[in-house]
Amino acid sequence: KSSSVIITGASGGIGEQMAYEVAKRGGTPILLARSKESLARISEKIDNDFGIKAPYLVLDVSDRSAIKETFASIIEHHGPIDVLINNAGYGKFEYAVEGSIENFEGMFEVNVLGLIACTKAVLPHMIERQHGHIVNIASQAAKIATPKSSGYAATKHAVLGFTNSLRMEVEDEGIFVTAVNPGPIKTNFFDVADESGQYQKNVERFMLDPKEVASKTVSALFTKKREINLPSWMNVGSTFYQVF
Ligand code: NJP
Repeated sequence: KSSSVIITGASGGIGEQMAYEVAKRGGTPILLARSKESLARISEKIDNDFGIKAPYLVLDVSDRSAIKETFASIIEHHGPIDVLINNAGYGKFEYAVEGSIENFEGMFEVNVLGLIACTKAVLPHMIERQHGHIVNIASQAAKIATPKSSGYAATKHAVLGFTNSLRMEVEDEGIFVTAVNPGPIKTNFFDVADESGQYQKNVERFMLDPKEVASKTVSALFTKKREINLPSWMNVGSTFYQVF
C-alpha cells in the first residue's frame, strides 16, 4: 500500500506543494483545510498529473471536536496513516502593545492547540502500529524572535517545545517527530501577516520558493536514511527524522 500522508493547511502555500510532492513519489496525500473549493481543485490536479486519488476533507483546526471526528473518519476510511504533516498556521505581525488579545488567542488556537489536537488524534493509531512520523511546520520564528512577531514567534516557540518533548516520548514507539523551521517563504501567508507589506519588502530577496521547501521536506520523508540534516535555511537547529 502506498504511504498515506495527512497534510493540514493543504489548500495553498507550502501545504499544497507538499501534497504534489507526496503524490509525485507515489504516496497518497490526504488534504485538510477550510477552503473546500481549493482542496477539490488540488485533488483533481493530483489525479490528472499523478493518477492518485487524494481524499480531501474540510477541517478548521481551531475546532477541537471536528478534529476528533475528521481524524477518526480518515483513519477508518483511508488508514493506516503513515505521516501527519501539521502545516496549518498563520501569523499576524503587530506590536505587542497594539495587537488585541484575540489576535494572540487566534494564533495560539490554530498554530499551537490545533497542531497538538491533530497530533493527539493520530498518535494512538501510530503507537498501535509502532510506526509513523509527525512533521510539524514551525518556523525560523521558533528560534529567532523579531519585533512585531511576539505573538507569532511565541506560537512557533511553543510548537518547537511540543515537538522536542514529544520526540522523546515516542522514540521507542517507532514514531519519528520532526520540526521544520523555514525562513520566509513566498506564499499568501503575508497577505494576513503583513498587511503593510513592509516586512515582505525587507525580506524579499531572502524569500524561499514554496516548491523548494516542499520538495526538501517531502524528499526527506521518502529517503531511506534514518536521520537527515536539512539545509540550514530550513532547519535552524533541528534534525529531520524520517521513517521510510
Ligand atoms: O501559508 P498560506 P504558508 N484551519 O497562508 C491553512 C509556516 N511558515 O503555506 O483553511 C485549517 O499560503 C490555510 O487553508 P484555509 C506557517 O506558519 C510560513 O506559508 O483553506 N487550516 C492554508 O492552506 C504555516 O504554519 C512561512 O484558509 C488553516 C494554510 O493553512 C505553514 O508554514 C515561514 C487554518 C496556510 O497557507 C504554512 O504557511 C515560516 C485553520 N484555522 C513558517 N488557518 C512563510 N510563508 O514565510 C489557516 O517560517 N489554515
